[in-house]
Amino acid sequence: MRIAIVTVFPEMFAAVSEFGVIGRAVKDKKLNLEFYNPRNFAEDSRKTVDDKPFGGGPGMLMKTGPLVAAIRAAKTSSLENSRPEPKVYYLSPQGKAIKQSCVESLAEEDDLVLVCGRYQGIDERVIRSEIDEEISLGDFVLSGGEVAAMALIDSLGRCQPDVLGDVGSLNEDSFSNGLLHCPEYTRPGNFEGHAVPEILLSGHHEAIKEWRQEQSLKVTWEKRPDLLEAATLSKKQESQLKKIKSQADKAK
Ligand code: 9D3
Repeated sequence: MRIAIVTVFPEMFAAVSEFGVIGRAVKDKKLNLEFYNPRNFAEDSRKTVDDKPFGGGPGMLMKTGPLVAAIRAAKTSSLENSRPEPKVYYLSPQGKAIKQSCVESLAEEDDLVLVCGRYQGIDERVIRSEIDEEISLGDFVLSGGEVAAMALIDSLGRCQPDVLGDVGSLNEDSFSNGLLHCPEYTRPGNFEGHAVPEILLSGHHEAIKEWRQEQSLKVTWEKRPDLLEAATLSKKQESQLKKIKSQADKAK
């Protein structure tokens, strides 16, 4: 997968390209990041990349000329390499908040362009003419699109074949089945007076599997009841959930 990133701060992306499993994927060229910096497309000797909003008001916008030139260069690079024109996504607080299912469909693309805004954002006409879709991470405020783009790249990267190895192929992540994962424990067997649930030391694989499925329902019910509303549960899970709820009632 190629991801072209339009940003005035390409150095920030070391956070994904140099660390962990995604850093490994970048080094192995399973994930190819290309950078297009509007500053390199600036029209004046001061390399200006910001401009004042018409109508006045606080803050600046990204300067239109250098931004558009950078976006077009990112698209042209695909055409030059005889690839179809990529979709262009603008990371924006006004976009649609993405979910795991959106990331999974985006990960099917083999080429995309991510535009990172700085300052107060970009000219509306640039959105109309250059952007296919606006995407957000959710309803909280960042100071620019880069951190959001990195989160998206990280998430896209781990969807690529052979990036996660064992752990990924099991596909037991939260959200893969619409539920949260069960609690996990590692050594020591007794941590500051708190013992690991006995069943995990029993060696009964079937019983452990059953316990984990039940715990998964329990934590989802406790922490994210909204996910349970959306999930389709099996008969087995419905009865497990009933048991969990009645045990919680008794504990009250
Ligand atoms: C259009 C909103 N602006 C009103 C004055 C303020 C503004 C807030 C945040 C302008 C730019 C930004 C920078 N944010 C992002 O670029 C961003 C973002 C976010 O803030 N929250 C969640 N997801 C994203 S994706 C990009």
